[in-house]
Amino acid sequence: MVGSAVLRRLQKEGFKNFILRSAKELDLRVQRDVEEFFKQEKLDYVFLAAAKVGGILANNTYRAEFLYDNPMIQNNVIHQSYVHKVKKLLFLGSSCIYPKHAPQPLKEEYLLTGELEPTNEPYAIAKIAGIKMCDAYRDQYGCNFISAMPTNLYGPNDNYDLKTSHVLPALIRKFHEAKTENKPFVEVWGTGAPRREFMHVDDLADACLFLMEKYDKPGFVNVGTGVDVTIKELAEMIREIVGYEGEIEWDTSKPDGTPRKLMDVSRLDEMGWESQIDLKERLRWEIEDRR
Ligand code: GFB
Repeated sequence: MVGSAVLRRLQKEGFKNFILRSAKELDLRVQRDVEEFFKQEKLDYVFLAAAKVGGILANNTYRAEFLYDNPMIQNNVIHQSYVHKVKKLLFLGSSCIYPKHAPQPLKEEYLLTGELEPTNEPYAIAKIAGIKMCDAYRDQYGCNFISAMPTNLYGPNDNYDLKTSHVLPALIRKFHEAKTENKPFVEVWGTGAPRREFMHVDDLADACLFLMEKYDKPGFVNVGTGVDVTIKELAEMIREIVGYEGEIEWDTSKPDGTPRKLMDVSRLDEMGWESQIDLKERLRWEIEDRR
């Protein structure tokens, strides 16, 4: 989802010289294959969006895979970018790197100030390691490697599998199916109380290009909209857009996860970038597009 959005954004800007590999063509977890790839191709700029990702249930179920695949991918790509003198690399993380009970909105300096949310601890640890690796390669080798931490994303090429997806595509699918099949209720996980900030992936892609052109510092930058909603509000918004008239039932046997994850976006704001895509407006557009 993120990689293809970055590609669309760069193409729109007129860039042409892309070196692309699908996950099938190049398994970034395999050190020798990544080494060979970097040896054969001359990469100048790397957008490191590749990762094993998923929603709350996938994170909690495939804990070993999240903690094996992600560090393997990022270690191989970051290290080979150093060896082959890549001019600049952008590493992408996630807002789950912050402590579960960090003050809100989340400022970049809250990293490593408290316990992580248990359901996504393996993923968060992998992403924190990626940030620290970029910083360590900058310190020791002088590499221009930067990191961006996006909030929860949605948009084209999202995963709609109900067991592994994030909440937003899951709810679009559930309400659609319930409407088509005339189901009396839709089951939504947790209590509905957690708050999340949702950003369209095209907004993130725009921020990635902005940071690639303008940001050259250690640490990382939050990327978000600065606005959050409760899961209940999100569910009601999607129900209304889809036009489903049945009930919502809360499955409290499923975890809520982090109570709130709202990014403080003032660092990016001060640099002159802000999110352009409104959640409700774009959801209406995306959902009507699927009809
Ligand atoms: O999007 P989501 O899976 O991820 O869940 P997180 C957000 C909230 O929506 C949780 C609730 O409180 C879920 O319990 N929810 C309600 C649902 N119904 C559903 C449903 O049908 N499917 C899903 N998936 N959730 C992930 C992390 O956390 O966010 C990752 O696990 C990553 O590490 C990613 O950081 C951005 O926001 O809780």
